[in-house]
Order: sequence, then structure tokens, then C-alpha cells
Amino acid sequence: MPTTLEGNLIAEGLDVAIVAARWNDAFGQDMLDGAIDALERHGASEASITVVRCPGSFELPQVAHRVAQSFEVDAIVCIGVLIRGETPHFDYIAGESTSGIGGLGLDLDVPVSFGVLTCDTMKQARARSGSKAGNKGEEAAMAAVEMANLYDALDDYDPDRDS
Ligand code: RBF
Repeated sequence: MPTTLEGNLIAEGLDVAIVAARWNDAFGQDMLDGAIDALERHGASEASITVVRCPGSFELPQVAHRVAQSFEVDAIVCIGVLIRGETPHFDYIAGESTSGIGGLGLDLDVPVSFGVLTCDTMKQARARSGSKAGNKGEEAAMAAVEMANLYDALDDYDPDRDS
């Protein structure tokens, strides 16, 4: 039987930072609430969750990077809501936010999850922030927990232990 390494969804004992952008906060706040609720339902204490607010999704990678420099965390969750307007701004900000957060996950020792909506309409944003299509803040929080526990499992793993 091959060894399978995977992370569980137990948040007890994990320190998690949530970096949440303020733009389109009507939806962002629901995603933030969903993320906090998911962490607590999976065992995280209120004291182990730190929420950091920033202006917009463009700033998410910068702030998440700074968070990792400033205090110890097991995982970082990025939350933002981008809604396409009439100018190409959406594409530029979405590109920077996505590649910035992705790059950060490679550079840092801790996982960084992506809870950024990129929607054409407010209706799509509403559906993904707690109604028809679930709550993507909650999903990003659970991905962060799974990844933090996976990294722990990888740190503890010794392929030669039983040979
Ligand atoms: N930030 C978001 O998180 N979501 C948006 O939909 C969004 N739209 C923007 C549209 C324009 C035209 C501009 C100038 C900024 C927008 N931002 C948005 C803010 C952006 O992420 C950043 O906070 C600001 O550009 C300041 O660096």
C-alpha cells in the first residue's frame, strides 16, 4: 500500500490570519463571517484567529506577506471581491491579486489560500458569498486548515521510518 499524506480539517491549535479586503464589503463581510464560522466550527478558538483588513484585492498579497513577517501563523486566508466594471481595471487587479497570492504561497513557509471572487455581476458575487453557490470565504478557510495540517504531516514524514 502506498503512503498517502493529506491534511485533516481539524483547526484546533492552529493560528490562522485572515486578510480581508474592504472593496465590495457587502459580499466580503459575508465571506469573512463564513471563514471565521468555519474555523470555529472546526475547533479554532477565537483567540487563534486574527483578522487583518486592507483596502482592496490588489493589496492582499502585500498585506499577507507582511503578516507572515510580523507574527507567527500556521496559515493565511485571503478574502476579496472583484466585480468587473466598465474599464480594464478588473483584469489588472485580478491578475496582480491572483499571481501575488499564488507566488506568496510558494515563497512563504505557510500556506496561503485564495478566497477572492472574480465576478462579472453582483448577482454572481451574492451567489458565492453565502447563498446559491456556497460561501467561498468558508471554503478558503477550510483549504487553509487542510494545507496547514498537510504541511505538518509532510514535516513529520520520514519515508524510511518503517524500512
Ligand atoms: N478592489 C477590489 O477588491 N475589488 C474591486 O472590484 C475593485 N475595483 C476597483 C476598480 C477601480 C477602477 C479601482 C481604481 C480600484 C478597484 N479596486 C478594487 C481597489 C484596488 O484593489 C486597490 O485597493 C486600489 O487600486 C488601491 O491600490
